[in-house]
Order: sequence, then C-alpha cells, then structure tokens
Amino acid sequence: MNLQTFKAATMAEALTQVKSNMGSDAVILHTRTFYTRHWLGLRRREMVEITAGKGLNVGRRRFVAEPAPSAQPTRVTGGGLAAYRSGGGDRERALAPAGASRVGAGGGGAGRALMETPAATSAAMLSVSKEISDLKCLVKDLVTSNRQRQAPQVPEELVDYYVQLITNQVADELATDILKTLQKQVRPEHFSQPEFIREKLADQLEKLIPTAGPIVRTKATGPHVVALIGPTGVGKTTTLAKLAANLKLREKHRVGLITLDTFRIAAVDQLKRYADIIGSPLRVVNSGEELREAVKAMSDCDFLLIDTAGRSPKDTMKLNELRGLLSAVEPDEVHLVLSTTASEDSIELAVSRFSEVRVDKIIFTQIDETAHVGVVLNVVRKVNKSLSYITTGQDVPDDIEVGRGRRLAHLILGNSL
Ligand SMILES: Nc1nc2c(ncn2[C@@H]2O[C@H](COP(=O)(O)OP(=O)(O)O)[C@@H](O)[C@H]2O)c(=O)[nH]1
Ligand SMILES: [Mg+2]
Repeated sequence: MNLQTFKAATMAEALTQVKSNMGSDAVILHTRTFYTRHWLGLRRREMVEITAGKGLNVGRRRFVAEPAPSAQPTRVTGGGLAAYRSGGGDRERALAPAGASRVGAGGGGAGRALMETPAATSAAMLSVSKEISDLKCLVKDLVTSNRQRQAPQVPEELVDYYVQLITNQVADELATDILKTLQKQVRPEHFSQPEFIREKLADQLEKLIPTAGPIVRTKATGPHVVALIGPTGVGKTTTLAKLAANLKLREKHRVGLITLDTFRIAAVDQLKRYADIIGSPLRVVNSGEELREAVKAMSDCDFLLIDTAGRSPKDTMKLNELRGLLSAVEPDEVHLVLSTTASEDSIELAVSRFSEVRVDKIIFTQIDETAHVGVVLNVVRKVNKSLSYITTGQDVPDDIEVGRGRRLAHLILGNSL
C-alpha cells in the first residue's frame, strides 16, 4: 500500500496534487484543515491536507446520514477551482478505510458514492463549484460576445486584446481608443508576435495611469504627517501597518502611529498589536486638540501615520467631523484608501465625497481579490488623482507596492500578481 500526504492552500489544489501524483484511482483516507502562522505569528493562513492511498482494497459503505460539514466553498478562483474555506479552527475528517472515496469520482454515476463520506463531500463540493464556475464562464462569454458586437473595427487578430481590456473592465471608450492607436502602431507581420503587441498595449496603458511615487519626507525638521482615510473595511489599518513597517524596518526611519479610530476597541487593539511588533509608539486620540498634542509629542519622529475610522461616503456629518479633526494638524499628505473589489460607482462616490474632506493621492487595496484591475485605471483617470500604492494581500508588511503604471498595465493585460 502506498500512502502519501499532500498540503495546499485549497481543497481543489490538494486534490489536483493527489490526482497528478497518484492517479485517479487513489483513495482519500483523511482530510484536515489547519492553520499556519506567519509574519511573527500575527497572520494565519488556512491550509488543507489530504492523505491518500493507493492499492487499498476499499469496500463500499452503506450510506449513513452525517451532519453536513460547516465548510462552504466561498469563492471561485481564477483557475475555476473552488477555494475551500472553513468557518472555524482546525478541523479533521478522518475516514475509516471502508469509507474512503475515489479521487477520480465525479463524473457519471459516481455521485452517490461521493456523498458517502465527509472527505468525499469535499470532492462533491468541488464538483458543484466546478459547475458554478462553468456557469460563470458561460455568462462571461455571453457578456463578452455582446460587447464584442460593438467592438471597434479592428483586425480579427486584435479582437482578443480588446476583449482582454473590456473583461478587465477597462471602459469601452478607452479600450476602443487604445485599440485604434495600437492599430496604427502595428503592421500585419506583428500579429504573429503577441509579446510585441502586449508591450505596445502596456506602453499605452502605462501612460494612462498617473502615479504619485512613494511617501517621501520633504521637510528638514519635524515629522512628515500622512493620514489614511476611506470607507470602512477597505484595509486602512492594514495598509498603515504595512507602510509603517516598511518605513521603519526597511528604511530605518523613526515612525509614530496615531489613531483616530477609537469607536471600536478592536480597532485600537489591532493597531496596537502592529505598533508593538514594529516597535513604534502609538497614540490614541479623540479630538482635534488631542491630535495636535500627539503630533507635538512625537515631533522627534521622521514620519507620523494617522489611521482614521471608516466613514460611509453618504454620512455627511461624519465626513465633516473627519475634516474638522484633520484640519487640526493639516497633514502633509492625505491618502484615500479604496478597495478594488468595490463597484466602480461606489468607488467614484467615495472619491467625490472624501474629496470634500481632502484627498491628495489614492491607494487601491485588495488587488489580489479583484478580477477587474481595469477599474483602477478608469477611476484614477476619471477623478484625476494619482495612485500612490496598491496592496496585494493580507500579509503585513509584504503585500504592498508603490503604484507603477507598467505593473498595473501588465495586470490589466492578464499577468498574475
Ligand atoms: N485580500 C486582501 N485583504 C486585505 C488587503 N488589505 C487589507 N485586507 C483585509 O481587509 C480586512 C479589513 O482591513 P482593515 O485594515 O481592518 O480595514 P479598515 O477598516 O479600512 O481599517 C482585513 O481582513 C485585512 O486583512 C489586501 O490587499 N488584500
Ligand atoms: Mg481600521
């Protein structure tokens, strides 16, 4: 008997490993989800482990009703496979050999056998989410073909590039303009050189994205004060921690943190933990007066980063309050933090409302979670603000990059992160 264990970030990936290493008649004996800790133990990442065997003599088990596992496939990844997320802590699903399921099952009459074991339920979930993913592809094809009908008159060979832009949600007019310009730049012999065409497209896209460069201290004395503002849950505090860690640990600056987000105890705790790890002082303030005092008290720092509570763009009173608070110190830079996963309309609303507070630059978060990087391009162009940073995951301090047009251009053209 040959037994092997496979670990991966998702059940789908682990199953793929089982299949490719052991073949389709391998038998799942045991599945387990567990967490690994990383970045000084602050973050945890869920992993899936499958133990599979080959050459086992497995009999069929009578169907026994079992409580449904609490896990739900929650999203479909780019590759069309389900990311398998559990609700709680470590969970194990051990199987008696008699309850094992065939990895290769999933088509034809295998459905019943699949439902017989908890581990097999995972595989069944996988097949359901595969169907959902297929449906999504179908809908996308329909949408794309509909939009393609209105495609600009471009040679057949360039239509794919137009489709790439619009499926990434680059605005139609912009995509049309880009393709028209491309048409003038390329000769028929270039059609067989996709890399050449992609780089020509990247040239254009890059020029369309205004970028601000990283935060730099311009003054000789006193701290350079930076505030992050934006809607709730977009990643302000996480981004602030990433910025602080990079300024302090990588660039060796003295960095102080201030939070105006005192409404939720958890919010203060979250930043306090980051401050402790980074080794930066944190001040918690409740008023403009206290903010002014905090800035004065930490005037030996090179940078002061101010975190704020999330505000709904519709809450005029709260926005006015925020403007009042910030005006007490007049920060050197105010960055509006926006999530790429939000709809373009809500992003534009946020920009317009937060501009009443003050917006110098824009940070786009959760680039790793969006299928439509083109939104970044549309927004920065439309609102005429420049992009300072993008964030690409939950890991502090690594998942942040200075916004660069070329990088975004490549993401829009389908490069992975
Ligand atoms: N996937 C992903 N998650 C992120 C990113 N930035 C922040 N988050 C997560 O978004 C959630 C909200 O972040 P938080 O910083 O508390 O948002 P805030 O309410 O704006 O301060 C947290 O779970 C973060 O880990 C990112 O770039 N990618
Ligand atoms: Mg926060």
